[in-house]
Amino acid sequence: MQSSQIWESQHECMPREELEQLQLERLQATLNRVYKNVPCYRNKFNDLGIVPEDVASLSDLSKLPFTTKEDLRLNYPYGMFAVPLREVVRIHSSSGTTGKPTVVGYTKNDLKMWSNLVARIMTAAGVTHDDVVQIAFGYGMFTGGFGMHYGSETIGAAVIPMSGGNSDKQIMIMQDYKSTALVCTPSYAVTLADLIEKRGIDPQTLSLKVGLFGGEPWSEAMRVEIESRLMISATDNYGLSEIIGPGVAGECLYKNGMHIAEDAFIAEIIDPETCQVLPPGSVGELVLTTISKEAFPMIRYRTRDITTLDHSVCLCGRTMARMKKTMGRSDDMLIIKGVNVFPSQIEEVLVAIEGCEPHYQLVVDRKGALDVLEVCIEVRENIFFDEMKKQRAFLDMVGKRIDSVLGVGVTVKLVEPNSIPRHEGKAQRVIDKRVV
Ligand code: DLL
Repeated sequence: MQSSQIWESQHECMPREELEQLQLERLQATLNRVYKNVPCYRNKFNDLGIVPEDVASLSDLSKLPFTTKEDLRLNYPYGMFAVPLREVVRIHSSSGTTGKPTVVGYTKNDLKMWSNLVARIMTAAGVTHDDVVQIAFGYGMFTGGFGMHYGSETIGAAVIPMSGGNSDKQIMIMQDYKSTALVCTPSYAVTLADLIEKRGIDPQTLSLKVGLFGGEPWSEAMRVEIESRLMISATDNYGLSEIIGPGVAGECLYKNGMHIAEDAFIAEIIDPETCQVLPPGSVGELVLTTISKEAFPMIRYRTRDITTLDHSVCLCGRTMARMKKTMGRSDDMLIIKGVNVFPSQIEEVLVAIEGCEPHYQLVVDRKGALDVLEVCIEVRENIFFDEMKKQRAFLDMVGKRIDSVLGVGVTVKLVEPNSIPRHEGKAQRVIDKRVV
């Protein structure tokens, strides 16, 4: 391992027993600080008759109350900060779909720790100081741009802070500056791949080797598509502003789940309905507790992301638990005729069908008392302009395949090539017309 790479084996490969001891010590310190400094936590603990000293083992964590987005809204903007504002050196926010954004803060130590965690996931994904990293995440209040930027610098890579959008310029820079690593959302990687193809550029003439994609869910089929079209190795990484931003979890080159930085975060899986902690290996909602953050600690934050954890040691040697690609969010899950449907399940089907473009939108509506799901797909031009009969047979085949996976009938609709809006950041896959 080169010295510039951030491979902290003393933590990343720690035997579980030692890791749990470290987690407990850091948790106890965090609980003492939030109880003293954050009225919201103190009140919640007092309501349940709990004091930090009651947490004597990691299993006691389940006694503590959850923190939700609603708590953050009620304490907008700085009410959840555990340090005075003069110790905060950076502020980011996450834009919710409704109401005020969530404001998050970082001390100097937090920024150092964050850069280090991102550097770890970038190292795990194959980035070294020899790389030229093109960051096509938005810079600004979104944590994606700055988070990945500081992580790349920590490794010693050459960073191009391109930010999102301006796709023709992205490609020009990629060609001229010989970018070797691309960092953006997976949907934006597809948009760039489309444009590269449209401009008649042979991806083999580019210098790209690796892609780190995150910020939104994407399927295995989408990975295969991006890897072959851009001729790179693509890894997934996960994070959320409330916890730190990117750097919470990332895949190594075995691409078999995203290693969670368990020396900084404790992960639990709960049943989103009953809120009970589920046994290892269960599918449920990820709940995260930060144990080394100063400015904005989060205790049992409900992420709403549905996943499962694998605690077995990875072939790469890391002992940190791996979270599977998220299946969606508990609040994005569509219930169609009583069946739970995640957009990612539909994506898996579509991307595997020859002729389907990886651009789709799901439109949910209500006809009478019944929910209906329309899957709008873009297809290659030869199919779109094909004769009616062939088109109908194609739609029929797509509908049947989705039906067999979901167990619920959907309507499939062909839309004109390039008519589904392309996003520079996160894609909007679902339009729910039932919500007014
Ligand atoms: O998206 C942080 C981030 C930036 C992560 C860049 C990775 C790369 P938020 O804007 O607060 O933060 O959105 C967080 O996005 O709860 C998930 O629902 C979703 N999400 C993020 N990464 C992934 C991923 C950033 N790899 C929310 N797979 C999270 C699936 C993801 N969903």
